[in-house]
Amino acid sequence: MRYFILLLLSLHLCANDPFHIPKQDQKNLRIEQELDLSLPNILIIGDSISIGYHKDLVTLMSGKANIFRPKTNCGDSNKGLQQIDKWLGKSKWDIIHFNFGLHDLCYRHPDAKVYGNRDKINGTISVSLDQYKKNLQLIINRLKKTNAKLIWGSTTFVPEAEAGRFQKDNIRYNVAASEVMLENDILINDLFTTSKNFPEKLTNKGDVHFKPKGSQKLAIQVVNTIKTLLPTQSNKVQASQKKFSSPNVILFLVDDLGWNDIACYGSSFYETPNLDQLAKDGFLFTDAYAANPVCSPTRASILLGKYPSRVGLSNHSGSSGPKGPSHKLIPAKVKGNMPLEDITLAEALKEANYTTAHIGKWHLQAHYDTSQDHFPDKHGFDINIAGHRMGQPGSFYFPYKSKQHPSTNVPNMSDGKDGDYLTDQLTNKAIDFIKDHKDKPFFLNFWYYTVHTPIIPRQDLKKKYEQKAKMLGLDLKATGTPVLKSVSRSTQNNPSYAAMVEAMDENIGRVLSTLKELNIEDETIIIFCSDNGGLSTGTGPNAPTSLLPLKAGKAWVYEGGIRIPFIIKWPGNPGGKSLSTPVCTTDIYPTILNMLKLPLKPKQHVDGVSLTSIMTGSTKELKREAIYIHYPHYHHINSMGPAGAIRMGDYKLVEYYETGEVELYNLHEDIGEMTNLVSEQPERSAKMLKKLEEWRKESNSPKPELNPNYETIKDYRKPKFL
Ligand SMILES: [Ca+2]
Repeated sequence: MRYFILLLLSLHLCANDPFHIPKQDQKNLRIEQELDLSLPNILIIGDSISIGYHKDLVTLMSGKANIFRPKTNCGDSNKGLQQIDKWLGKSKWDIIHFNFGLHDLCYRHPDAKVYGNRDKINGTISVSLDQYKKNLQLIINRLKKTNAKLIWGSTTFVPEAEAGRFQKDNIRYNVAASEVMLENDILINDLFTTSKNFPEKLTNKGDVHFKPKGSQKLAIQVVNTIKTLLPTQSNKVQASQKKFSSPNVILFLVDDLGWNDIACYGSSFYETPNLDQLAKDGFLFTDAYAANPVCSPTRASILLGKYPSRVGLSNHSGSSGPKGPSHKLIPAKVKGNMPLEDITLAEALKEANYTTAHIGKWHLQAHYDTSQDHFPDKHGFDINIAGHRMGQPGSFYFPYKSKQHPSTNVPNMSDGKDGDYLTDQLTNKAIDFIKDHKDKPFFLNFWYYTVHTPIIPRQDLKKKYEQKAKMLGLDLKATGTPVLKSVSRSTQNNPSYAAMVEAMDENIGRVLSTLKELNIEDETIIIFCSDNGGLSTGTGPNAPTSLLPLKAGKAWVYEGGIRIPFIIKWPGNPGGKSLSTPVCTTDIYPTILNMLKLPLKPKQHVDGVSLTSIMTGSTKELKREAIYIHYPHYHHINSMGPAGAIRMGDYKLVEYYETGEVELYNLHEDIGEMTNLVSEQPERSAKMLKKLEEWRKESNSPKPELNPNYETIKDYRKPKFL
């Protein structure tokens, strides 16, 4: 753990360079992998022996360390001494593995630099043994200044009289080097003995690169030696660090929870002490976005690490939504199922030997598809409890059915009794899963059905909020604020909804307490978010929650529809920070891989950006220009129609697809999207609109089209909203 904290401290010191490898230094280095900020940086200095095993080393250390080596062959120790400053640069190295000798001990023709035969051409040894020892000491002195952990690799076994080298010199030089290393307390990696014992077929005669199988064996040995230096503490701490290298992950998703529906995001009516504590222990993202203003698409963005419209999932349930002569546009065609060929987050974690469980609402299979072909178990989950094609329960009370909606029954939850409340019972299942899997790394994808409709509170909590409203002098009557031709609820004063929010918080607290009881709290990463904005708009003020000062709510591309609460607790990292960098649900996938030190899958999570660098503080901003929202559909709780949005820095542009009309807001100054800046800032507006259009094309997002049968007089907004 201390090592990890040291690593983070050093990250802070190199705030301008996320990988602690300045660009100037990178010019001199060979880098053959995607660098990962959260991993240690390891420099391999060496001659052709290390060139031979370098590639295998990169593969073997993937997800465990970033591997670098100088671009050139490091040659003999004379050259090493000349070049060492250049290779080390100003970079921060965690471990340096180095070797010299192969070129020192070979004989050269006295008049030429080519290898010579010692006896026939009177060749002389490249670097005398005395000089070799002196050079090594000077190189070590320089290496020690880096504070990196050092490993010396001895020279591999050389075939007699090949390439101007002789076995006796080979041994003499290795023995001398070992003495120097022992004096300096440097770990020795004995490549000589290993290579000497290689069968003949693993070596090319006359060549010490030992390609390719010999090189692979050497690479494995180097990796094993490096691994011994990764943890540095006592055995006890080493054991816990080992466990920590594969922490568990719990991803809580709450359905339709609004941005300020929890106390640490500003609610003064709903009580959420457990989430408030989670935010204190972790990172609270103020400007987090659902990738879509409705349910299923955002869920897909979490599991795929990409914008859902890339795979045709721009609306929920596999439905294009309302259409017909009362709608000016024909909404975009949608797909209802998540493609099986994508590698979901669960599949990525299964590859890393995680046990994966999905508990709760799934909603990633089209409503019209009555098969089980796209259930959680088809997308990488070992266990599925309660997940199916439908997006809400018939009731929150056992048996979770309703006469009106018989198809919304919750599956695999038949072992209850009267009075059981769904949020409590799903949590019981989650706690059982955690207890059963506490000794091995697990991924629990816990997607609550609450606080989506039907608004059915737990009765004990409903009474509490009725009394609380009374005490506060809050009128329980809903009042509204107009937004276009819809109405947003003005006040958070609904006891039933408040009770659902608190029941959710209480149950998340039960899960967190279980982790504490099992002593795995420090080995479990927690992510908490919602799948879209809160349900705050409708034809009247009766939506269950209010998100003011945010504009509108679920199903809108205004902030109320897409801005969500988002908290990450990353054990080992001092939390309690509030981060205002705009982030998106697409980012969860690479962030989890990064936190777990697993290799990234950049071809899969194409729109995700790992958030680890802003959490550790090594960078303030992410390498991302914009976040895009695309909702080419109508929705009965939305009177703006199909629309899109783009967020860049403090600014957000909204585009109405029916009219092409755009609006520009500075969210830093105007979180409620009240002052349209389009006419004040036409250049910025044009630039952002162009980017949004380009992104729609690049992502092949489905488009709405003009409806030739549209009749203004029948416009869907008129009869209902005027
Ligand atoms: Ca939802």
